[in-house]
Amino acid sequence: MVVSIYNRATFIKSAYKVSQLPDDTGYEVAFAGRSNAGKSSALNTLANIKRLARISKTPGRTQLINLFMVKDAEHRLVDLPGYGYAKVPEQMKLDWQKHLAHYLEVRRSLKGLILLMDIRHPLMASDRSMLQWALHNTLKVHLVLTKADKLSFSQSKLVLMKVQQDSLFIQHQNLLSVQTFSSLKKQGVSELALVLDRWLEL
Ligand SMILES: Nc1nc2c(ncn2[C@@H]2O[C@H](COP(=O)(O)OP(=O)(O)OP(=O)(O)O)[C@@H](O)[C@H]2O)c(=O)[nH]1
Ligand SMILES: [Mg+2]
Repeated sequence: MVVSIYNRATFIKSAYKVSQLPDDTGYEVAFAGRSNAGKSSALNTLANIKRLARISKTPGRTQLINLFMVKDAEHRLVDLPGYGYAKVPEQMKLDWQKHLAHYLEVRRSLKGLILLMDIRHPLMASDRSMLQWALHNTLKVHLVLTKADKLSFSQSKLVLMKVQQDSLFIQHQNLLSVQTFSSLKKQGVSELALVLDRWLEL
């Protein structure tokens, strides 16, 4: 078990849109990614709590912006709803994209994005658009290849290298980093915590 400040993370509130968020002061890091990528699981693993963030049995479960505080209310982690889930009604998807884009655009306390992707399906079209958008706004992005337990060690390494060799990654090395992660095996937790420490200035 990794003992860290994240073990004491607590839930602040859920918000549907930007106007419902806490004051835009301090430091915030958001967990984004396709639906079912393992965002909530990663947060739970980091916090070492089973049900800090809700884990979906069905994709598309997290439909609110869930905020957690680390150390104090000025240091927050954010669990964002997943994008790219086909079964969500079209109108809801559009509403969501609007709120999500709005959040990413106006949130000044947002210091970086943790972009989670299933290691078996990295850098899909929707991830790339998210990434392009973040880079366009010079937002730092740490890519987390989740569910690494689904692949062998050497297969995981290969995917990691492929991502590092992607032209997008090469062109924006100053803003991008990547790691493998497994909530199941609790692998990559301290590596992720180090990135968060830096961005949240903890
Ligand atoms: N094998 C394995 N399964 C995982 C891992 N992380 C998450 N899962 C499973 O993947 C599914 C989705 O996990 P969530 O953490 O709910 O994913 P999410 O990105 O929060 O999904 P949404 O809230 O729908 O956007 C769940 O069934 C998890 O148990 C992992 O590291 N290894
Ligand atoms: Mg979730």
